[in-house]
Amino acid sequence: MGDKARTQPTTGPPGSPGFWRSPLRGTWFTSVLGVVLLVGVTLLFVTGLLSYAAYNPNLSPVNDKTPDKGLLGFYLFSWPTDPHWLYRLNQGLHVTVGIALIPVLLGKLWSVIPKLFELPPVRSAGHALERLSLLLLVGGALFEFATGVLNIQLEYLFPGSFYPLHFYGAWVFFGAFLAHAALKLPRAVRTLRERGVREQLRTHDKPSEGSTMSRRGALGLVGGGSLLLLATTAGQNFDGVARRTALLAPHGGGEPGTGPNGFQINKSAARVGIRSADTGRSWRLVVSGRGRELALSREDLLAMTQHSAALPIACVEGWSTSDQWWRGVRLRDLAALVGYEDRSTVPGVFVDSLQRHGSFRQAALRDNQVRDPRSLLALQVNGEDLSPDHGYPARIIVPAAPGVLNTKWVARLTFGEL
Ligand SMILES: Nc1nc2c(c(=O)[nH]1)N[C@H]1C(S)=C(S)[C@@H](COP(=O)(O)O)O[C@H]1N2
Ligand SMILES: [Mo]
Repeated sequence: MGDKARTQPTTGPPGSPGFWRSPLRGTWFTSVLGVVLLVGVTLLFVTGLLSYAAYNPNLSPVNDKTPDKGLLGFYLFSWPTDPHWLYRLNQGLHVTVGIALIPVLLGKLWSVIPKLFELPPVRSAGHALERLSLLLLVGGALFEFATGVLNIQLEYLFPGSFYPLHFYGAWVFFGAFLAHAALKLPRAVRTLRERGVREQLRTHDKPSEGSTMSRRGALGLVGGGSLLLLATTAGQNFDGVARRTALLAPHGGGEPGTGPNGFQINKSAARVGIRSADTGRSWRLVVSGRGRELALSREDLLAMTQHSAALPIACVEGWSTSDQWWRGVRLRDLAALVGYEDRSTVPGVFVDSLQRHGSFRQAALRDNQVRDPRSLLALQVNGEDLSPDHGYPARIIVPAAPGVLNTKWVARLTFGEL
């Protein structure tokens, strides 16, 4: 169907040429949005796969309850601890770009909607295959964007199972997306060569017959929507005034408090049922390793050599803090207490929180994360004791790791091969 057919002022059922009249639904509009999505969705796919690797999903079965990704897990690798802002950047891009692409995705779907009602529905075997791939493409796109948004807005609507859902969905979606791009890109490039974006936007085209908006207006609506989302989301990756602009962010609208502990909190102590009786003088950290087990009080930990590290909290939800000054005991020093004196043999660690219910009360860290001199069991932050909400009496902090691995209210560290 060319542009002309759709400008006919006839109406009829959705299958007839006159029904979808807007001339904006032409190849040009579809091509512009398609090219933006090609770049944007590829970035989402790459940062998404990296984000999944960062989460140590194959340290089974703690971090991900369905760790065996089979062939799709082929790329999983030991997430590095350098640079220390790596996850912050990766996840900030993933979530911010994902949100800003929503209007582009919707505009693109709107521009090709007549295809849904094409008659006859199936013309040949090849056509049937093409339509099936479009089903995976559109279904996959809606599924990935919907699960992503629900996860950040409703704080893990699918706790635990979000990861495999979003992960498998990503492979289905991206597979269909690549096939689609390979088929359509040549035509889109040709269209944009013939009718360049700038030139099309410079022409003050009036809304043509049967349409309520000009081509320029339509692109403005999509672009403006994207910019608005970008402007009300991006701030969640920065402190102070910037965070107050993050109106759409789940933890948006500013910092939770002032002072050394006044930075973003994922879940408060009260929300996950941490009672002050459990974190008082009777609290002990149980550390176990090569057949040895110790119970340390907070005083015992404070008597050990204290180290500092400036590290951010960067949540999978896409918000992050700038570097905070954490102070406490090195994880590798704790490993040395239970039989791993030789630094090159320090293994991974399994971390248990004293939190009894809910997600993220356990995490597994890899040997490279435990060995890093900046990886701490933190007792203080920014020169003050940790607040209850930031994990008093002790929490994990690891460079470049997703926030979810920085377990708060730690009760037990089990060093060993994971
Ligand atoms: N025990 C426990 N530790 C936890 C969590 C939790 O819910 N329970 N949330 C994790 C997540 S998802 C993040 S992003 C960080 C947030 O740390 P903060 O609240 O100090 O900013 O803590 C992590 N540690
Ligand atoms: Mo998080």
